[in-house]
Amino acid sequence: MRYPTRTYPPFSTVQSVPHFGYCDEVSMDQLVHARAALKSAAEARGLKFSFLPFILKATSLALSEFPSLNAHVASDVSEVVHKGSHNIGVAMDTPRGLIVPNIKAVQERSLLDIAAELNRLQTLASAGKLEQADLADGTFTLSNIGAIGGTYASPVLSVPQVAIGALGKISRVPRFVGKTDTVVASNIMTVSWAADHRVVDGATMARFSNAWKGFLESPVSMLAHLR
Ligand code: CO6
Repeated sequence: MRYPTRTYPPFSTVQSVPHFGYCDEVSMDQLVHARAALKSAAEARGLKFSFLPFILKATSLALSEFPSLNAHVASDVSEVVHKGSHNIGVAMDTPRGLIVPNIKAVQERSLLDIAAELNRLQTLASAGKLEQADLADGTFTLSNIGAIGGTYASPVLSVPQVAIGALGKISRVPRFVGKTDTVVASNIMTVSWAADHRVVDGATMARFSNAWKGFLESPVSMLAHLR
């Protein structure tokens, strides 16, 4: 299959959207343990289990608190539609270039289910066999550029979506423990959000990011949202 060069309007259109960036860092220490604990269960089902299933679930939980970020905006800003389903796009680096399939209804999926869908999409993307349905109807996007490297980035909005996040490389760096003077090694991941400033304000993005970060820094807190 030949992919279109871009799955969203030309950059001139995208760049004409007034957007802002918001960055933070996240301690992944507890998530490193949580992933290690679940990895063998996933592998027993034939699944690769990276950090992304947790990150996607945390994103969906945070979007449930801030539905205005899971939205499409009309090009003339006459309408903003909050989407019910969290169809979260994942930017994938493939031999054919960048492609952004999305995982449908992340809010209804378990971690293993998300991992299975991610594996399926990654396999199809690498083989150039994604279907249009896998590329259509995304409502929010994540770009795990940190799988390759880097810290902060300036991700480009996937209009008509109103927000996107780029994840940095998880790095072992020194950090203070709470308000003490004790310094320990910590697994830190950076995140760089971008949002359409015509319909999203910085405070909403900051609160969303805080909620997302809370789920990742304390993965057990996600259990409270199990149905
Ligand atoms: N930090 C450290 N280690 C990582 C990270 C980060 N952020 N992400 C993945 N990994 C590890 C992962 O845990 C695996 O480790 P092991 O299980 O111990 O082997 C390993 O790296 C490989 O992970 P993999 O990439 O296979 O799986 P993952 O589910 O994390 O990611 C993917 C899948 C398809 C998103 C990814 O492979 C990929 O293609 N990433 C690049 C996306 C890209 O090109 N984005 C750029 C879009 S343009 O955003 C843009 C603003 C600009 C820069």
